[in-house]
Amino acid sequence: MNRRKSNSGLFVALAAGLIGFSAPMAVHAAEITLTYAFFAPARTFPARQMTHWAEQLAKRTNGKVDVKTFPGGTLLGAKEMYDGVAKGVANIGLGSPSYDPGRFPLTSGVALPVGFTNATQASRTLWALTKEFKPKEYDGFKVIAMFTTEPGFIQTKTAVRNAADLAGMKLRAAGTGVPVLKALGAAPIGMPMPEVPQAVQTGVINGTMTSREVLQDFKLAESLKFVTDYPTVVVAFAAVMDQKKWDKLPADVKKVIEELAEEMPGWTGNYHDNENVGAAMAWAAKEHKLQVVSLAADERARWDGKLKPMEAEWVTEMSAKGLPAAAYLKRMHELRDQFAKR
Ligand code: 3IO
Repeated sequence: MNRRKSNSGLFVALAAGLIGFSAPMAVHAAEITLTYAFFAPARTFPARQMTHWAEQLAKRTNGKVDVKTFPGGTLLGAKEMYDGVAKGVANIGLGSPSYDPGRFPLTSGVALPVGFTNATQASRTLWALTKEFKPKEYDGFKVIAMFTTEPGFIQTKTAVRNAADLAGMKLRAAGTGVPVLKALGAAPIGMPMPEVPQAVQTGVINGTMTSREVLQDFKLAESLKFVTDYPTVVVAFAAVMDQKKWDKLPADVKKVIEELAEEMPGWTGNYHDNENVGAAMAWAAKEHKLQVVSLAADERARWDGKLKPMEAEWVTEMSAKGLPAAAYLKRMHELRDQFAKR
């Protein structure tokens, strides 16, 4: 009895193995197809995050879910991303809450000058804060991935060595970076990243403040030859799915997506911090003679002083809107210190 049973078990295992071997996943039509939109080109790090997520979801559901990615703003642009997902233009959209601090007020806190030193630390902090505080600004959405850039640097056509060099300079940032540039004495303009190369070309701006891989990934080193070595503030990203679409997904698929949500801050931060930015800086130095400009210690201290009031101002402004801003900031400081230990 026992022997026959184990033999038939072996046969079933072998047959399953053969079928598995001779019928690759691709011949099975996926049961679920999801569209995923992003506003910037496929080579950029947020798009790499999207591709990695799509591949992992297909793999971990054994081909049950197929994700069709639309980078480069082909399905939704930066400013229409979240409304587009709510309307069902795309099932998933990766946008930047930092582009619209009025709509994402609590999330704008991670773009305060709190001294994050890299994207991995800031990304983990943002994700932990979002789970703990469940900001109302994401109501109607299921957040499936969050991460940030590294703290942004001022990247310019002419060298910025001090406040006088920066005074009145037309510089672009994400919405949350605008008050930082204002505090430092520049003339800031908020603008989505994909518009930056043309704005530099036409002289609308003399540079930008953001993570440094854009020098290569948007070819900005062709005209922006200087980076001031002063880390400022991060830019936040959130990929969301419409809540009603989420609710209809089967439990096993939801489980994999929630597992991936835990991994994406670390995965993306690691790629950005340890591959993307370093390679771009080396390329820009070699191909376009990029120069890194240091700030003198006393100048650095004066810049720090100009940014110092921003945290307290943010708490006052957000508390007036009824948001738990003081608690959010306090927890942000704790998580920042916790995730600083690598
Ligand atoms: C960004 C956005 C899209 C693609 C690559 C990027 N690298 C840094 C950003 C952040 C950003 O949008 C900004 O405004 O600084």
